[in-house]
Amino acid sequence: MIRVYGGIFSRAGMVMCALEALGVEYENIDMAPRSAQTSSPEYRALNPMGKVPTLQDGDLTLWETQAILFYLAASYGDNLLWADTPAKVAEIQRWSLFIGNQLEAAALQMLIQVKYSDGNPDQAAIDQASQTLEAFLPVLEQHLTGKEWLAEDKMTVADIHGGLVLAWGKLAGFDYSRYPAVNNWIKRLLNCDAQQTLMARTRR
Ligand SMILES: N[C@@H](CCC(=O)N[C@@H](CS)C(=O)NCC(=O)O)C(=O)O
Repeated sequence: MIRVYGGIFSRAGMVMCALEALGVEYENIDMAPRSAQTSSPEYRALNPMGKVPTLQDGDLTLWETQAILFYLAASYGDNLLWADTPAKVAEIQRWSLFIGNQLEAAALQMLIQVKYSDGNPDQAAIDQASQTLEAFLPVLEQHLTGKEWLAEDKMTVADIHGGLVLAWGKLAGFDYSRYPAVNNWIKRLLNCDAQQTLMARTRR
């Protein structure tokens, strides 16, 4: 049985969204980031950073969200969230890594400052994050114009990772109206069956 460590609203949610889309059964070990559980020696033996998510699949223990997503998509679902040639796989990885490297830290910083700063947001940090998003979102907007998904004309793990990363900006109130293709793509991902099934679990 596959095990996913971390809660639905952390990056572990990206992993669980992929598993839902793939129709693969898993067990979720819900643990909050920076908690006694993630600091325990037992957990650090699985993930030396003490962060979530961590995946266990048989003898394999894996951390780093994108590595986990790439592994799952390559291993399960007959390429449902993946592709069948090196060039097509590289296209999926390219967009996932672009969002991870250029946009993820800024989207997270905005969310942290707006939602988790106990009413004392660092305006300079918000401005810096906003500048970074504005610098790189046009690349994504151009790519997504006339397209529903990032690669392969279907939802892949790049959309699951990227859409959920940029949804942090939405939660923080970032105005995506100047990026309508990006905005619609984030909504498409949030409304996809796998994400809806996952969110329904929190309401049970
Ligand atoms: N690059 C890592 C980042 C992991 C990460 O920062 N996870 C957050 C939760 S979404 C966490 O555990 N934070 C606690 C900490 O930074 O100590 C990944 O994608 O897996």
